Amino acid sequence: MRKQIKHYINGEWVESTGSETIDVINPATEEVMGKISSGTEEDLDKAVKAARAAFPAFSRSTKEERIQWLNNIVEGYEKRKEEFIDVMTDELGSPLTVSEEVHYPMGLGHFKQAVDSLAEFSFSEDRGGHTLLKESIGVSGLITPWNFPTNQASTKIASAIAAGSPVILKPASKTPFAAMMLAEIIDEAGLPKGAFNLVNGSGSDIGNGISSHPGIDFVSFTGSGAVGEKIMKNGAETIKKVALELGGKSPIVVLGDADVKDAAKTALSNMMTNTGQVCSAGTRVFIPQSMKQSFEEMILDLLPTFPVGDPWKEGIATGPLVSEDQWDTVQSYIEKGKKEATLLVGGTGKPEGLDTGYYAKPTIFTDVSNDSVIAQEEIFGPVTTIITYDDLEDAIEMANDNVYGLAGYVVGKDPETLRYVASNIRAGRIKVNGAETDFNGPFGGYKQSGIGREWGDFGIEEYLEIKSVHGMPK
Ligand code: TAP
Repeated sequence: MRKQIKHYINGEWVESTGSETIDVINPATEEVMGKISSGTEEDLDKAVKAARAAFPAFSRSTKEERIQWLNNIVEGYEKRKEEFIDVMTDELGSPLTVSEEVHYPMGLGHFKQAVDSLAEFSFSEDRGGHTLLKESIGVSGLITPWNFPTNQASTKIASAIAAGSPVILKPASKTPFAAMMLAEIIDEAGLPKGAFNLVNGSGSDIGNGISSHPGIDFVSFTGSGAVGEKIMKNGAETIKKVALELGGKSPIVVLGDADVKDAAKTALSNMMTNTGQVCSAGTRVFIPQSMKQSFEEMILDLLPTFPVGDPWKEGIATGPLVSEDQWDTVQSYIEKGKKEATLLVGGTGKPEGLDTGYYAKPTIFTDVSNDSVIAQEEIFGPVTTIITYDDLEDAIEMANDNVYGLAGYVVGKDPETLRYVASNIRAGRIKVNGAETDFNGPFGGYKQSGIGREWGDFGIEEYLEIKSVHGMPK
């Protein structure tokens, strides 16, 4: 049992001013695996005070100092690889291989990228009639979700450090321990006191407190649209800048010349990775009508290559969902789907032999209409939808006919058609034929997928204000 009931404020681990705690549940066993403190308004106030006190010096720190701190974090992070893998497997239920090959490197990648981006970054520019200065935005509040415990916190923290913005991090209370490891690593990285603070607690207390706090200048939030809306409303009262990363229902457009196996692999990895709890997952698969039968056969053939089960067991690709609530949500979408479309495989209930743990059956719907609920709403589970098209323009129109616009995927051969589809999907990130992820590529959404961009140099920009100085002496 992990019991980590302190907050990290002003460079040290401190007791909470309250006595309430929050249980953290292991989703594979349904047992309490740890406890954290349920932070109070007073705890948050202390953290904001520390961050504001750190601001003058931290915002004026040099590029070299920030690069050194980021490099120290990289070093500390790498030393604790095994622990990160264990923590995420425990708190998120992420299979060992996914913790090692996806979660661990993603968190690390943002710190490494911040070093590279910062080395190239220009905080001042002579623009002829004026000099442009980019200065730290002030104190930032970071609110992160449970689905990528290291990635979500790391991209925000790395960019904020690169920009010289002191932060208060509130990690998701379902998966707080990887973020607390990050705090331990940052503690040893030599940052000035108060530049990094972590306050644990519920969204309704600490998250809500961050978005309405007059001492916080910028809120960077990743999570659900419903909470994003509350954060914008709260932020409006003190005219805070707000960046939101809110998820999606991303399309995979399979071209007529695509290899059917490549297309099925892309669809399955989007559906199954992290048990489908990925904001950028492609879960509307648009295939030519003529490919329907071969695609369905192929996806069913390949589904067993993603075995579901105990995340601690070798060879498991997909673990449980994060919580009972998430399991219930996924079940209710599958129930809806059964009324709206044809169930190709899966369904409600737990997979055979997995009665304990929040396991869901990998579920594929076909004959799906793009305007059905299962094709329009984010399910956040191992569920995908197959939608056929006759004409590529129709496919693009359907791909864009959704309130979200976070990501998109194209599978096929003809370069001109691939470019055409990639350019015409209205989303912030497109992957062509399963391309590798570039950590310098901006990440964020069009439409209701959010506001702003994270990752790399665009991520750093979020934590900066722009100043134009006219008549700056040369
Ligand atoms: P949210 O409720 O949005 O939680 C995300 C973060 O916001 C957590 O740290 C949460 O704290 C905090 N929060 C909750 N209420 C808040 C409030 N009123 N003010 C400020 N912060 C608040 O997401 P969830 O309940 O975990 O998941 C629900 C759905 O959101 C999922 O089914 C999925 O569709 C979507 N989701 C999307 C993403 C991404 S990456 N876009 C990630 C996770 C979930 P606590 O959880 O500690 O209370």
